[in-house]
Parts: sequence; C-alpha cells; structure tokens
Amino acid sequence: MGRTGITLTRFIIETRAGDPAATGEFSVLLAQIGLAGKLIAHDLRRAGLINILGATGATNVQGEAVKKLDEIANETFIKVCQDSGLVCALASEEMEKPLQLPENWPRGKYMLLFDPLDGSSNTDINMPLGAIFSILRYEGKGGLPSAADIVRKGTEQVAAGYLMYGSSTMLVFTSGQGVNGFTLHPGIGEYLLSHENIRMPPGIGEYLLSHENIRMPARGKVYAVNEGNYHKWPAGTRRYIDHLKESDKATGRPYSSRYSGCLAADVHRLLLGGGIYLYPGETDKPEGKLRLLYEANPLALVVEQAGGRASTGTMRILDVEPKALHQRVPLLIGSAEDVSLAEAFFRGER
Ligand code: FBP
Repeated sequence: MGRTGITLTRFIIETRAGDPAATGEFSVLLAQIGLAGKLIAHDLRRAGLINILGATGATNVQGEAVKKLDEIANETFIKVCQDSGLVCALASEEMEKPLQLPENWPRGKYMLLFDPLDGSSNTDINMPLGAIFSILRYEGKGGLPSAADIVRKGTEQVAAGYLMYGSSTMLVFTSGQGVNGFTLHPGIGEYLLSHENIRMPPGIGEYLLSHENIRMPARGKVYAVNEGNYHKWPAGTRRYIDHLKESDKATGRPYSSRYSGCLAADVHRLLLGGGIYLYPGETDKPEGKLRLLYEANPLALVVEQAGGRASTGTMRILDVEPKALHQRVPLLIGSAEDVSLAEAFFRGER
C-alpha cells in the first residue's frame, strides 16, 4: 500500500465500483459530487460572514420558502455535474422540472436526482445539514431523456448516497456493493477512507479508518421523529411511538429521542448506531412530507446495503412505483428489526 492513503477516487478505481465494465465515467461523476460537497461545505463554514444566510424571498415547487443556501447548493450541483459531461439529466428538490441540458452540451449516460441541501430549517442556526443524491443510468437510444425517463423505481438506482455537513464533512455512498463513508480531510481537500502514515500524531495507530463497509446494527436504542405531529398520526403510528417510550429493560426501552431536523444526519446516526427514523403519513396527509425520488429512494438503497430496511409502513420503499418527480412518501428507515416492528404497529398487528 502506498503512502497516500485511500482516497475516494482510488477507492472507486480499485473497487471498480458501480460498473464491472467500468469506463471510469462513474468514478468521475462521483468525484464531481464530492467536489460539489467541498464547495458547499466551504460556503457553509463562512455562511454567517458572507451574507448567504436567510431566504431569497422565492417559494419552490414544494411550497417552501427558498433559502439562499438552497439556491447556492442547487446551482453548485448543477454547474459541477453539468460540466462533467457525464450526465444527460438533472432533477432536484429545488426545480419543478428536470433540467434539460442544451442540445449540443457534452453529456453521458447518467441521470442525477438530488436534494441539494437537506435540513433547510437548520441553515441559519448552524445545525447539521446534508445533501442526498440518486444516480440512474439512461438506457434510451440517443436524444435526451424525457421527464418520464427520470421517474424510476428505487431498485433501478445504480448508486446513491449523501453528503453530511456536520463537525466534519462526509460523503457516504453505495453502488450496490456495500456502504462506505469518506471523511473530507480539510488540510488536503481529499475525501479519505483511510489515513495511512500521513503525519500521525504520536500514539495514534498506523491505520485510521473513516467508515469502511458500514454495517447497521439489527436493532437500536434511538428514534427520530417530529413528535409535534403526534396528534396528526393514525392510531398505529401513535401506539408505536408510545411503545418506544414505555420502560422495559428486556427490549431496551425506553428508546432515546434524537431528531436533528436533518434527515441525512439522522440516517447517518442510525447507520452507525442503529435505531429508526420516521416521517410517517398523517390522517389528512397519508403521503407524509419526504420526497420519494431524491430523499427516500437514495437513503433506502444506502440503508439496505448496510443491512437495514426502509418502508412506507406497508411496503418496501425501493419497490414503490413512482408516478411523479416530486411525489411524497411516508418513510420508516433504520435497523431491520426496528422497521419490522414499526410496520407491525402500522398494519394494526400490534
Ligand atoms: P428539506 O429537504 O426541505 O430540508 O426537507 C427535508 C427535511 O428537512 C428533513 O431533512 C427533516 O428530517 C425533515 O424535513 C424535517 O421536517 P419537519 O420540520 O416537518 O420535522
């Protein structure tokens, strides 16, 4: 092993992640997503100093007030991925329709769906933020994909992941062969899976692993949900949350409540420590809040690849047949045993 440590690019090339007949395009696209993460992290670190906090005054297709950082993150992803010449369509939470590339623009076979800044309610209060992405391959013959071509089942994703802007910036992804988490080394600007022999402080072992081949515990001790919506939930949902709060040593209850306001950050916690995140349907809004194609599907692929599960409460998220780009879906995601128990309550079996 050389002295440079395992960088994101080296990892992808060495593991030929994503495509046995690798052309290198996938690794470049993922590196571009990593670059978008570096640029956005750089802005976030200075946000309070360069007047990019607050709202733009506009409202997006979700009916939400657009934050300046939402716009900056969206434009950064578009610019960096469009410039790669590897994508033929881009769709995001901030754009009503997929971005059609100009006819003569260099393009490739990948379609990218993304939530450019996840946890928007955290932007102005220095709380964790993220970005979530889903990568599909366009199988069409020539021409540009239509809007319908990009609305695909989660099982068709070739790769998915998220960026997390917390105390450190991380890129966590899967391309169907397990889940790996890379930490951005702020000093050298590289995403590293491992940190070999590079000026290790005395006493630190030779080998520091970021998050290689993440395996999610089958069961956890934390739950993440906005309990402010408790009275809007169907009875099964309320009984499940009540169940988690009852005291019973044998089943590790009560669980601790941990809700950060950022889906990517909450799922990251569950990947490493187990537990469950819920954004369930409500009696008058059974589809819930979160978006299927660029929030639920990508995180479902990551979590399943780490041994966890993702459900609507009654079916596997990745099997949901999508009908619209910004379609919403109830989401239960986390440790396999926790999600299965939640489903039993949602189905009225408990
Ligand atoms: P954004 O992508 O617009 O941020 O919406 C998603 C999200 O912010 C999740 O990150 C978070 O878990 C959830 O919505 C918070 O919603 P609520 O404020 O209703 O609890």
